[in-house]
Amino acid sequence: MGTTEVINPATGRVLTTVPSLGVAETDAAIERAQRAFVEWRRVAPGDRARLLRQFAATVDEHLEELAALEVSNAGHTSGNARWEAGNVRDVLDYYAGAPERLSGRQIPVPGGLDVTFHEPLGVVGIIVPWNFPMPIAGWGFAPALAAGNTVVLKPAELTPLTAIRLGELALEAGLPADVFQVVPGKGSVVGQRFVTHPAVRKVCFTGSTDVGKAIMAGCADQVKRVTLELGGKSANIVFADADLEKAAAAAPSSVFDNAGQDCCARSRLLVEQSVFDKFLALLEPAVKAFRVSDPALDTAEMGPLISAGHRATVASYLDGADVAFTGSAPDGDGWWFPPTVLLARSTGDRHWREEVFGPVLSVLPFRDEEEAVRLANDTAYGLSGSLWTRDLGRALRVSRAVETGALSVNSHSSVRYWTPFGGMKQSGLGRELGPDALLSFTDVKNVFLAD
Ligand code: TAP
Repeated sequence: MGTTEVINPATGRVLTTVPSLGVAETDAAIERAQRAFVEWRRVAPGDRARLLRQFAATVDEHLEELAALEVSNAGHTSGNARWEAGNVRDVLDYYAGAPERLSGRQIPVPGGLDVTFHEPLGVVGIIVPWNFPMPIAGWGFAPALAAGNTVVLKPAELTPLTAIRLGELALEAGLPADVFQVVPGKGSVVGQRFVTHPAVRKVCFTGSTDVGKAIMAGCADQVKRVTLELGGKSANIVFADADLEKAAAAAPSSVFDNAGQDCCARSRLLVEQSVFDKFLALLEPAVKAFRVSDPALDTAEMGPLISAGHRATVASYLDGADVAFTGSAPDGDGWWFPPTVLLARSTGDRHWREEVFGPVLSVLPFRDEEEAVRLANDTAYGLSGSLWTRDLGRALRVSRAVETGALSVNSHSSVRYWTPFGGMKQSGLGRELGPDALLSFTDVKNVFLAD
């Protein structure tokens, strides 16, 4: 077993060191989870519900501590980090309602009784990226546990601290040992073992599209279930009839929140030609006012990028690009980058086509509704997006025509734990949250009893 240094991205300094597990330790964790599954699936639904509610209450008691860990480990603002810890609590509470409601069906057939059961799968492996370590972990483990599965969870090497703490809190809350285990280590070692170990019956992966494709190919070998939440290049479409002031005030946080390290970032802004100049004039002061600072300050709206390497990648998108305007960022230690708005010369521009995963917004005008939809769909991704209009008919037409898994009208909201979240096209496979996610952690069994 090796170790990994965990860095504070706002200072570049080492916070602590955590274990980095090898294949043998990963196998041991998976096999413990396999043994724990035998008992966990037999826990009465009401008792499983109570344990999940207790887990939620324990997360709530440690909310400030979890948030502070995320501020220091991931550079998230305090406000965001509190929301993220609260989201884990809420998602646990929501799925605590599930064990007692996970009903099958009785189907009329001749010659007997036919019933279906939603059976748990077994051990579920969850692989989490560094950009939203807490919520993405919770969106996997809460429904998986509620449906009667056991879980092994691999946090990103860069951001393991909150996951490790959540593993401890689960035990404190009374979850039986080995039902929920956190297995820190490299993706190429621990994550890869989730893909190849036959006892892991489903892999939930959130991260880059290339790694997601490799995981899907690897899972095919054992016909292993897989949920993929991958990249995005979401469009924010502003029509001339919209409340332009409101749309411009909301646009910065829709792309610069979490320093743009958000798969749902509305990183392509499409503005109807007739109001293009007016809209950019409204957007500029909003971008310049976006507060980038020490994420621990309550006033911070954006913190640093996750690493020096990632900052260099983000900066490369500005090479030769037309910069419309930028906000500001602190100097000195830490991986800072200012909110930046680029004018796309064409849809071939690299910053227009590729996911930057940083605080960079690309802007392009469009002529009419048809062109707006065509431009929004001109991407391999399809995760999220927004449109701004006062015309209800247009809102419905464009919502149906844009190829994304989640869309909001006159809002930038993407995630609500009651509703399904996930991508179309190369943004993913399957859905998290809401009732859909619960069923994806089960297999339907059909039983026929002859009369
Ligand atoms: P990745 O490099 O894909 O890493 C994501 C996770 O996968 C990490 O835990 C990583 O482990 C692990 N991993 C890496 N290689 C692996 C392999 N061969 N087998 C199994 N696991 C492996 O992405 P990232 O750089 O962390 O995150 C940024 C990307 O994720 C962006 O493209 C973003 O859009 C996407 N993302 C999507 C969503 C949703 S909801 N669709 C949410 C967040 C992020 P280590 O890092 O420890 O090596």
